[in-house]
This record gives sequence, C-alpha cells and structure tokens, in this order.
Amino acid sequence: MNKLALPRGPVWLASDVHLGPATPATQEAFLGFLEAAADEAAALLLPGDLFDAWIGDDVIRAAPPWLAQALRGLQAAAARVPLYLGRGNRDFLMGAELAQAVGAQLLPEPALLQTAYGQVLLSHGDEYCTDDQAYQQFRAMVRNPQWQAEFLSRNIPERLQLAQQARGESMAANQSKSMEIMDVNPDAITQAFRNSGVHVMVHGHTHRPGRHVLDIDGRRCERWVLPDWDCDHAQPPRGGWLVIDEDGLQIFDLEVA
Ligand code: LP5
Ligand code: MN
Repeated sequence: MNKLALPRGPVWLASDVHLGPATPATQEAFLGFLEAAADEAAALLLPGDLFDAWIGDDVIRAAPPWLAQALRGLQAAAARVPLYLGRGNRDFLMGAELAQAVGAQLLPEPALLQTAYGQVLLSHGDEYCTDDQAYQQFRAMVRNPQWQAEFLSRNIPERLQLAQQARGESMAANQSKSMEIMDVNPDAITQAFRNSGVHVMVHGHTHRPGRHVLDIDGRRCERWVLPDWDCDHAQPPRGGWLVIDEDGLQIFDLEVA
C-alpha cells in the first residue's frame, strides 16, 4: 500500500469540484477555498474530479481563460501549502505535466495517509462502485495505457468532442440506474478495510457526503464521503471539504454569499 507521510497540522481534502468552462461560480468558490486552505492547512489533497473532464495535460500549453485562472489558483496555493492531486473518473488523464506546472504531487491510488489522527485510506471512490458493471467496463477501458495512448494521439478538438459525447452518454445512462447501483458496494468497502488494516477511509465520487460507522471483523471503522461542488446549477449552491486533525475528521460546508 502506498504510504503518504504528511506535514504535521490539519489536512484539508476536497473532491468532485468538476471545474470547467460552464461553471464560473463554482470556480470562484473554489479559488476562495484554495486561499483559505493555503492560510490554514498543513497539506491540501484533491482526490479526484477536480475537473469536469480532463482530456490530457497538453491542454495547459494553450489554456483557455477559465483553465489558466484555475491553474494560477492551484499554483498560488501550492506555493504556500503542499498540494496533492488525485485522479478521478473524469480526470483520470491528469499527469506529471499538469502536476509539475502547478507545483503539485500526484496522489498514489489508493493512498495510505499518515495523519495526526492515524492512518487514513484515501481514493476517489469509483473503484468501490462494483455493482455498476457498465461503469466498471468503461473504467477498465479508459485506464488501459494503450487506450490512453490512442486517445492522447488525437487532436484536442477531437478529444474535446469525445469527452463531451462521453459526458452526455454518462448522464443519460445515470438516469436509468438506481441509487444503490451508483453507490459503493458494501463488500468492496469491507475488503478495502481488511486489506489496508485502517479504521478510517475517505473517498468522494458518489456525491453523498457523510460519515458511515461500520463493524469490520469486530473493528469499529469509519467511511467518510466528500461532497461534490455546484454553485452554478444547484439550488442552493453546494460544496465543501473535510479536515483531518488530531481530534478526528470533520466536514465543512461551503458558505456561499
Ligand atoms: O461522471 P458521473 O458522475 O456523471 O458518472 C460516473 C460514471 N461515468 C463516467 C463517465 C464520465 O463522466 C465521462 C467523462 C470522462 C471525460 C474524460 C475525458 C476522456 C474522454 C473519454 C472518451 C471515451 O465516469 C458513471 C457512473 C457514475 O459515475 C456513478 O458511479 O454510473 O458511469 C457511466 O455512466 C458508464 C456508462 O454506464 C457507460 C459508459 C458511457 C460512456 C461511453 C463513452 C463513449 C464515448 C464515445 C467514444 C467513441
Ligand atoms: Mn467521480
């Protein structure tokens, strides 16, 4: 398991921000969050779906204005607090070029965080949605290095179009899936607790923030789920983050003016 030693002090985590050209209010809220994290956190971890769709790191070489602004915000934060980026199901193509450009490090999958509260297992969370067979097939396809090389060999407009098509098909498919199918599978979670030996796990992806207390082989375990962000189309606007310090874990809701 990939251990990640973190600096002493509060660890801040946020996922599923889904930044993109069509969500300026979410981006503004996230940029404010980055400043607050730089002021107060000892480390900032973003475990996946920071972007609505990431089609390859080469987009940063001629970044559109919304992306250039997001990158400046990440870079400014990373200059003040160690920043870690993890891949999600929409930005699994994030790589070394992006990380280096903003001064971040890529998170291992999963990561075993060494925090003031003990070891915490961190991942995006989509790998635990094993009942969603259509998604797991899609995941296996796009995580294949050969598929990725072929996709990245296409030009940017073509990749953007494919990403848009995939988002459309995903949204349509999700309408006919049950809430249970799109949530994590209890056996996959049990297995993750057993394999890692930890008592605490954090993930995002399901957009169902909360804390679940479980009994795993007589051990009291906690699964914490990060919230998603939407300050453009959701009413009321939503978003939030999680803090780990020596007292434990706590979810904070975004306060939108
Ligand atoms: O993302 P979200 O929360 O809406 O839904 C996810 C699962 N969907 C996905 C697909 C992504 O949203 C697509 C965007 C990726 C952009 C990256 C750029 C690379 C381009 C890739 C081009 C192929 O992850 C969804 C889960 C849900 O979480 C809950 O867990 O259910 O899974 C699906 O929707 C999978 C579908 O059931 C089947 C696959 C649809 C996509 C088909 C792609 C075909 C595109 C055309 C290629 C020629
Ligand atoms: Mn996700």
